[in-house]
Amino acid sequence: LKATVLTQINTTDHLDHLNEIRVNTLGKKGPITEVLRGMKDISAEERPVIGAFANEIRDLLKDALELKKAELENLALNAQLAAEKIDVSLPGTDFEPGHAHVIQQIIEQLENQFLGMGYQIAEGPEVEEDKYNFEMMNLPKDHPARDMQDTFYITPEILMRTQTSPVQARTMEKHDFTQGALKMISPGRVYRRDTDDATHSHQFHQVEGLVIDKHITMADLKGTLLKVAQELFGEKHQIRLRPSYFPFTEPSVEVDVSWNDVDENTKPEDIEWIEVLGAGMVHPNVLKMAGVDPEVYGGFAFGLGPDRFAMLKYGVDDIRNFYLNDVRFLSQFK
Ligand code: FA5
Repeated sequence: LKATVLTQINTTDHLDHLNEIRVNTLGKKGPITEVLRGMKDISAEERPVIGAFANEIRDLLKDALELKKAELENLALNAQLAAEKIDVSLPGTDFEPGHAHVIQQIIEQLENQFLGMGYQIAEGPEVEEDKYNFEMMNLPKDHPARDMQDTFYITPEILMRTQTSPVQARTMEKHDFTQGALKMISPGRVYRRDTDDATHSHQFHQVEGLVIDKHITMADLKGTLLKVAQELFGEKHQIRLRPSYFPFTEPSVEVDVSWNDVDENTKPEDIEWIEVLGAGMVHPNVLKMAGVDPEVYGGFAFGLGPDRFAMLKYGVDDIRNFYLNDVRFLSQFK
C-alpha cells in the first residue's frame, strides 16, 4: 500500500487528484482507517505492534501528501503570477488634471486685487439669521423692499441668505475701530427665489465690499470700482453709476460695466452696458445697529456678482452655462 500510494502522490500534477488520493487512502473508508477500526478484533499482544505500524504508515503518507500539496500550490501561484504580470514600462493612460471653476477663478482674482489694496477677507454663513440678512441691513419685518429678495426659509427666523451684505453687520460688530479703518470683502454663495433665465440664477455668487473710516466719500467708491473693473476686464472698459435704491445705503447706485471697448471716439449710444453690482454709502441706521457711531464714521459698501463678471469677461451670454457642469464648456477656462 505504502509504495503504491507514494508513487501515486509523486506522479500526480493536479491538486484535485492529490485530494482524491488523500480521501481514498486516509479517509473514513480508506484502508488505514479500516485497519485501525479493526483493532478491537485483534489479540492484546498483536494490537500495539499493528497499531504502531498503521500509525507510522498513516503519518508517513500524510507528510508526503502535504509536501506534494505545498509543491503544487507553489507551482499554481507561479503560473498565475506569470500570467498576470504587469509591464510597468508600458506608457500609462493620460488623464487631465482638474482646475478651479471659472467663477471661483474670478473670485480669486478679485480677492487678490482687494488684498493688494489692504482689504481683509471675511466669511459669513450661507444659512443665515433673518436678523443679519434683513433687519440689521435696515430691512425690518414687513419692509416692502424685502420683496426684491425673496428666499428659501428654514424656519421663520432662519433662511438661505439672499446677499452677502449680512457679513457687513457681522464684521462691523466685531471690528475694533480704535485700531483703524475697516476694509473687507466677503465672497460667497447666495440664494433667491428668482426664476432662472439668461442673467438670473436662483443660486449665484456675490462679493461684498465694505470700507468704514472717518472721511470716506462717493469718489472713493467710484475710483475703487473703476480700478477693479479695468484690472479685470481691461483698460478700455468703462463703468457707469446709475441712481438706485437699497435700504442699507444712501445714496445708492447700480454699477454697469461696458460690454464693449470704449475710447474717446465711442458714441455713448454705441456702448452696451451690463449691470454687475449694487453699491452706495452705508446708511446711518446700519452703522448704528452694528454699534458704530454714524456721527464719527461712514463709508461705502458694494455687492458685486462674479457670475456676471465671468459672463462679461469671457463673453458668455447665458449664466446657466456655469451651473450645468458640462465639462466641454468648463474646460475652456483653464
Ligand atoms: C444686492 O444684493 C445688494 N446686497 C448689493 C449691495 C451691497 C448694494 C452693498 C449696496 C451696498 P442686488 O440684488 O442688485 O443687490 O444684487 C447685486 C448683484 O448681484 C447684481 O448687480 C448682480 O450682479 C448680481 N445678481 C443679483 N441677482 C442675481 C441673480 N438672480 N443671478 C445672478 N446674479 C445676480
